[in-house]
Amino acid sequence: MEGALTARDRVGIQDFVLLDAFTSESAFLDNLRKRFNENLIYTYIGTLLVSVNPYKELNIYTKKQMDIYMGVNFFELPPHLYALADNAYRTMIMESNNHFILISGESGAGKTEASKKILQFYAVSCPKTKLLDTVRDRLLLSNPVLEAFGNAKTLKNDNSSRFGKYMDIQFDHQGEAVGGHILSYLLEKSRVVHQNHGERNFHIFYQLMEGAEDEMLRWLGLVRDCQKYSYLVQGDCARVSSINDKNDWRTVRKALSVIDISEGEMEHLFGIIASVLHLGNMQFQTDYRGYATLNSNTELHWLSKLLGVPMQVLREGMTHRKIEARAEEVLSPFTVDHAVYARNALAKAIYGRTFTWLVNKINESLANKDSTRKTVIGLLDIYGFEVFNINSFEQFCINYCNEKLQQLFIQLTLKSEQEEYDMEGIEWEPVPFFNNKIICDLVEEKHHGIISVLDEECLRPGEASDLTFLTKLEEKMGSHPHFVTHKLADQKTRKTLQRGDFRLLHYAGEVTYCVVGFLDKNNDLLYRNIKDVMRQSKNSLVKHCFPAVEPDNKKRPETVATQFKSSLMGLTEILTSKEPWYVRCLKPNDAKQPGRFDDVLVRHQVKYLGLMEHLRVRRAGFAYRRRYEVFLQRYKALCPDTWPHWRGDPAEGVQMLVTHLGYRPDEYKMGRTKIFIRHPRTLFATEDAFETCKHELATRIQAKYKGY
Ligand code: AOV
Ligand code: MG
Repeated sequence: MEGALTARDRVGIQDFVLLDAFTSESAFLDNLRKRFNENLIYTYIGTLLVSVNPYKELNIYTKKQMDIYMGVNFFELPPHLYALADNAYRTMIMESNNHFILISGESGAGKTEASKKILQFYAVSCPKTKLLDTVRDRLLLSNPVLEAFGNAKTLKNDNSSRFGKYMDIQFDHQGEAVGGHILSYLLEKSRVVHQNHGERNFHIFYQLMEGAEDEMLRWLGLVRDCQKYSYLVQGDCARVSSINDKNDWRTVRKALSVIDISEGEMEHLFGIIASVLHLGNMQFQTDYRGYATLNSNTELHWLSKLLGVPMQVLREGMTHRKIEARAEEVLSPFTVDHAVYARNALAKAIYGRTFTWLVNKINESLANKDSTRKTVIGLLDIYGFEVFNINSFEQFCINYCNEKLQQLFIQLTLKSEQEEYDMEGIEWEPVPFFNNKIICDLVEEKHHGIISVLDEECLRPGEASDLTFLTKLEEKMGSHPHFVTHKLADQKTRKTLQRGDFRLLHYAGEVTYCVVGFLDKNNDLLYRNIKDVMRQSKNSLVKHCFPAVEPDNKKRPETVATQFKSSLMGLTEILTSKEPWYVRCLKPNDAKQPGRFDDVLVRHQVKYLGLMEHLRVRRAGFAYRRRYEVFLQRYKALCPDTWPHWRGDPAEGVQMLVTHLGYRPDEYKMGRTKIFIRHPRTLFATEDAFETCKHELATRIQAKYKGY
């Protein structure tokens, strides 16, 4: 007995819901820390999984572990991602409905790793009766490709996702993974042309430099030295100890061919990556008239070859813009600043459009042509909340996205859970929680939100500037409790703010944004004649990226923030039509080190992720609920009064059934339309009884017909 107690003391409790003492934040933290010190990084709050990044390889993701977790009920084994993945999967099969797994947490907390592990679990463990290895490989290998092009080293994470990713894994009625589809969200394109100190450009550039054969580099006009490329040197950290670019290059090359990218397309693809580097090295000087001219023809030569555009056309495009004057188009020469701006805009556009092309190619290769009904499990892995010393438009978008997901979490758990008890007439002591809707509204509200103000300013070219944007924000948001600027702040806060800053009090903490670049980045302008130049390309991939008729060829394309806002609305719609599962990732320390559990840091995350509130709702509430009809339909065979048919009121039938099954009164409650079951284990026991009953029935039927 004593031994058992010691073990429990040592490893903590695997489900916060089950332990009576776990109502205080300190006790919550103690439990997490205890488990973390024993390499037990997963803990449940009911069916929600809390994960603490171990920052070291643990031997818990083997095929053997996957097998152990297949088909086993949630609480019979130590908490694991696989248990959650398996339960989502089995519920999907049982109920023929769609699910999603929302993985959240701040930058570096382990979201991407978790999403990869879940995908591996499905790809490796699900039944395979058909020859679907290609689907499996493609699902798995889509990851290294998208990471190469969409992830980068930041100060927070050596493999930071710089785009949002939602991936549907499609299953047929036998539970086989038969296809997939990826939606990507706002890639941080500005990284292509600028990296802060200690950060890198997207991995693919370094992989190419390190891994490509000499002959390929020669063909691309590159030398194997990152220091030679201005788009690669700004962060001053081309090499990262945790990253092996050479090996990753091999993986990506192989992955590209598995996802059906032909050799020809690959040539074009790397040609584009190389062109971006050449563009970065393109220098301008001022001619005698004060206009920009190119310093040398070297880059132009390679760009012309790789992008498939004549040199002269390209030269003109890089140094002039077309303007309309009296129904006539005239070429207006750039100043050096303009030329650099246009050059960077082109580099970002080429890269961004190529990324979209790649996502589409992956989707083509994952598409399942079979039209039979499929169910899906969606995996959401986005860029986590981040705060740097200087935060710009990118962080604004990323953190806004995290606000939206937090709002969704609140809607689906804390809010709707409590509303449902109300609606079903179940007695309930409300649990208060902070609703971040107020911050979402501050950012996105029509006509009044920050995005609207920003868009308004973007509509006044020449007159508006980042600073007029800030002034307008001050006018509109002045008294908002989550918004402050230098001018609006009290004396103490003012000292911490610069004049060009605004600060938002996000759900996860305050972030100070520097307005410089907001208008430009939101406009994301690419001069029309540069697009025209690209359209003349002989390179099929470039041509594809710059189609003759652009889908957004309206007078005024939507701004970046508005597009992002709409795409997040679309995402919310996709998610709310599915059954949710949650993984909340925590970051144990800021140094990316194993074995370090920083109490203050973890406590802060536990707080803002709403884990305590979630626990309170869970502990006081009911883990499972089923509509009476559904519950009865499934388990009616377990009671002679309800089998084979129950013709009366479904609630009465369910009451009859659970009384027969011996449910104790404190284990369940009867609502208006549903039965609420407090602990999952009660439902699992019923489910086990059902399986036994099914088995007995099958044996009896077999025996009966044996003689025939
Ligand atoms: P993120 O996706 O949450 O950050 P990652 O999943 O990329 O964070 O994790 C960051 C790093 O932590 C990984 O590169 C691993 O080194 C380590 N790590 C995370 N989870 C595990 C695990 N289960 N086992 C071992 N190491 C792990 V961001 O994309 O920046 O928001 O935007
Ligand atoms: Mg990530």
